[in-house]
Amino acid sequence: MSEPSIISERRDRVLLITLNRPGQLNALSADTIAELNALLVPADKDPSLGCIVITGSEKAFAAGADIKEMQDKSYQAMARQDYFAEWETFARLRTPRIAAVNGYALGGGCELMLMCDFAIAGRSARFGLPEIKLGVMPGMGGTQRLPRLVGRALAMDLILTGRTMEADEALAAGLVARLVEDDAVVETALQAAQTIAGYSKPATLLARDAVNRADEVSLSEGTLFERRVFHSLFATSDQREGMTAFVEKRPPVFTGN
Ligand code: CO8
Repeated sequence: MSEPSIISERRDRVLLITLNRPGQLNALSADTIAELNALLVPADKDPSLGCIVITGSEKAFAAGADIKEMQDKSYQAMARQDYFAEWETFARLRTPRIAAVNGYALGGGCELMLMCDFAIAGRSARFGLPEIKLGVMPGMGGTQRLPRLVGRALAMDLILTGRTMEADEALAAGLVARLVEDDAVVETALQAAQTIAGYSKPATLLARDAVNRADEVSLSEGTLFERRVFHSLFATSDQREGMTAFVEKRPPVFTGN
């Protein structure tokens, strides 16, 4: 039997997923996304799961989609299989996700990072969408998500030149949320994940729904959506608990109800 493409470890209310194809710099294969979705689609419904951290190795978060798997495919096969459409299922998961990035996050690896809610990266991480150098282009959401995050000019620069971006530039551009020392990346991401998982799950789910809504609708529609979901949180006992705990000067105990 072949090695699994991912390894998962539950730590209290957080799920740590490590991409596990070190010999291929964690290149993302059809098996990788099948294994991720088989694990995460049911986990997404688990009320006790508060946050997911996805990481790779010291050398590579992921160096792209698996070029060797794609190299001989015909147009017909790609179109018939709707190759990699399963990543949309991953992107639509509702549980908050943090990418913990060391080394290369290139092509599909960078696009996987863009499907997470935010990234914490090491100072020697490297980012880019180099698909153009292979005679193709980004195909896992890079042309759509990258300009929304870093602006059109920088996205065009990265996509059309295929250049690699260093960590400092990625932080300044807003591609990653935090830079830390390489050996602190996973621990920092796990701490952030535990923080998120300690809050009311309805609140974290709806907060990310509201932020993501901004990509789809006008400002007035977006703020209306935000207000309506904000109102809906007053149907939760966690809202009562959070506000009562503040007034009583004690830490809140959220139950996800
Ligand atoms: N796919 C398959 N194998 C890979 C990949 C990859 N993306 N990246 C690295 N590997 C393999 C290498 O082939 C090598 O294997 P082997 O030892 O068997 O030859 C092993 O990993 C180690 O790699 P290198 O020897 O190249 O390591 P270096 O340290 O010299 O270089 C780099 C590291 C710079 C990261 C280099 O490996 C590289 O340039 N990799 C490819 C980066 C790239 O072009 N990524 C984009 C891929 S295309 C893509 O992501 C498309 C996404 C959209 C698809 C959606 C379809 C609908």
